[in-house]
Amino acid sequence: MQQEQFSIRMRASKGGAHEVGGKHVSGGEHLVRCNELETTATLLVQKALQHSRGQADFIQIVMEKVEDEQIEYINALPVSSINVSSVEEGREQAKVELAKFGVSEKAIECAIHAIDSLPNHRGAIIMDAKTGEKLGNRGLKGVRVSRLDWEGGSNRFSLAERRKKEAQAIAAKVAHSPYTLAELCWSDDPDYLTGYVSSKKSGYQRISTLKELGDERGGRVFFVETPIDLTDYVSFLEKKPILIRDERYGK
Ligand code: WAQ
Ligand code: MG
Repeated sequence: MQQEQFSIRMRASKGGAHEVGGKHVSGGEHLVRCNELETTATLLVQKALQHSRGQADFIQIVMEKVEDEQIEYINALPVSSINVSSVEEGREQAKVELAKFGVSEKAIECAIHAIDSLPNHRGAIIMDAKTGEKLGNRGLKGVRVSRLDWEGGSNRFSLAERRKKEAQAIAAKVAHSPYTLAELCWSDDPDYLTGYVSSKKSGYQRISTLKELGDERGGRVFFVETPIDLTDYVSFLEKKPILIRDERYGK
């Protein structure tokens, strides 16, 4: 018999928990078989304690069983890369790509400004792709995409591969919702400058430089077309268990 599947998610902060004003350090979400829970929890604790944003003093890990029949299997997005030689060029490329999916120039400006103006996001911002208005009013908490992983778990990926794989899994789940037009992301880790734009149409497009070295500002913006059933969208992002098919797995 197959082992039961569990959602396991971690959030870590410094200077107390997030809700009492602590600085967001790191988070992580996985969907693994029961026999992988312990290894996954260990890796998440390591992620929280050995982080370039600082050492966490608050770490929360939640594990919850997920019913097999609730899990939806989806394909990964095709990956491509754009190499740029400066932040300006990288952001210009991001604008060009996002405009192709119907995100207005104003919304793109609002998204970049929103990521740049706060150093402490722990979830994503949902934004109207036409007006640039932030939807949902969740402040720094944002919306955390959870209950997702690669089919077969992600413990088999090397540490070097892990960040990219996690980002590709999030992008695939986000793009799978019919509400999502496109996503823009770059890391809040001061030593990681590569980000991406993604959409169901164009796939996952890495952009080599979207911020300066040492900058702790980063985040995710999901552009949507209004009108939208926000409750339904947020519930999909947070709750719907999704496994990403990996053609290499099982071979
Ligand atoms: N759901 C929603 N927002 C999230 C999630 C999530 N599960 N995880 C992170 N975020 C938001 C949050 O605001 C973080 O501050 C921000 O995104 C950045 O998170 O080379 O490492 O984990 O192909 O620092 C992308 C490029 C790397 C990878 C992204 O993001 C590549 C990255 P980080
Ligand atoms: Mg980070």
